[in-house]
Amino acid sequence: MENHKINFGRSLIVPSVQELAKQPITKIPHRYVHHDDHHPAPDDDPLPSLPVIDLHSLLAQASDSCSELNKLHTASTHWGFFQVINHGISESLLEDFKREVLNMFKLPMEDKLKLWQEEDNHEGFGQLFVVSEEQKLDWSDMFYITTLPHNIRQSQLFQKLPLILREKLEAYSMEMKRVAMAILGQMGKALGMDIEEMSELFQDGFQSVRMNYYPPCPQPDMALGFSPHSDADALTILYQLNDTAGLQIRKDGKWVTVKPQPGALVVNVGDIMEIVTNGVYKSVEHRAIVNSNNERMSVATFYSSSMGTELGPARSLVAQHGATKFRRVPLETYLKEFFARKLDGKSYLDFMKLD
Ligand SMILES: O=C(O)CCC(=O)C(=O)O
Repeated sequence: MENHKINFGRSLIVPSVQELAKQPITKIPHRYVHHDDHHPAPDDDPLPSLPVIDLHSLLAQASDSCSELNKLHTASTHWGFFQVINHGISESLLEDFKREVLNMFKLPMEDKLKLWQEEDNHEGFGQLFVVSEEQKLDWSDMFYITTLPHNIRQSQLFQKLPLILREKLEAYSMEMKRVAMAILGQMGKALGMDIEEMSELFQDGFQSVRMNYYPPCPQPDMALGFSPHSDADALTILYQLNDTAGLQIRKDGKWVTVKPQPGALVVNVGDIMEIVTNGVYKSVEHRAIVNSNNERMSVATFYSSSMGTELGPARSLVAQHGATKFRRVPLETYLKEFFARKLDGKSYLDFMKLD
């Protein structure tokens, strides 16, 4: 396959929050203070009923008994978020991958620096979407890498990863693609989308992985682990590596906490899916909060349509759902513009809307 590395963007280089949090500080530096609304502690307002989808039943279902498919459609329409159980990923792979991610964040700083972002490219350790020196920063470090398709990877970054992590990441990425494609296929079925259009859009999709580390924070009410945003991709699969809560979604105007459920993956609809479905499925704003006692870790895998495709409402759906609500742009342009901005709620999707 021809090698066609793509530089999707850059982000200003910022200090490691994991290192900062090791200092005996009682106040966080000004740049990490977000002056916005009150941030509820994780137990303030837990969300008991994020819909749970059994992927095995969903795929096994005969077309005349479609309760799991209805559940998926309702969850994607009304919540934009759900949990997936019986996803078929082996426990040993999940455990091995988790161990390697934990180990990577434990590497000494001198080793991490070899994997740090470079000025002209945002892949590696650091923070994404930092576009100015004045911008508020999140209370977290992350490692971001493009994983699929293989020919657009930054292969020199991959080669610098510890060998076992690289192997586990490779296997994990393939499993994430399998699960994402299975869910997208079922969404297409529930929406009545043309199967060929669906497969052309997604079969060779763009995938990237973001590993998040949120250290304990001395002033958790004033900081954010991850600023409010919706995801630019089609579908995100979140693997919460420990049982510390922190993910919050905006539901009916309120921030509510998603409790990690052992064995379940949290899936959310991204902006691409809102665009492709012409607004039938909604991407939902979410954020991560931090706490003073426990670290938290998660891995988000982003699956988007294929490079080389044009992004816009699916032609087979526009006929059913009235006028086109979003602009049409090449996927590469869409992603590059997304990464060039400060993350700000759903503002990028608003930009994609037609008046
Ligand atoms: O860590 C979390 O719970 C949220 C992560 C997230 O939103 C992301 O990586 O895009």
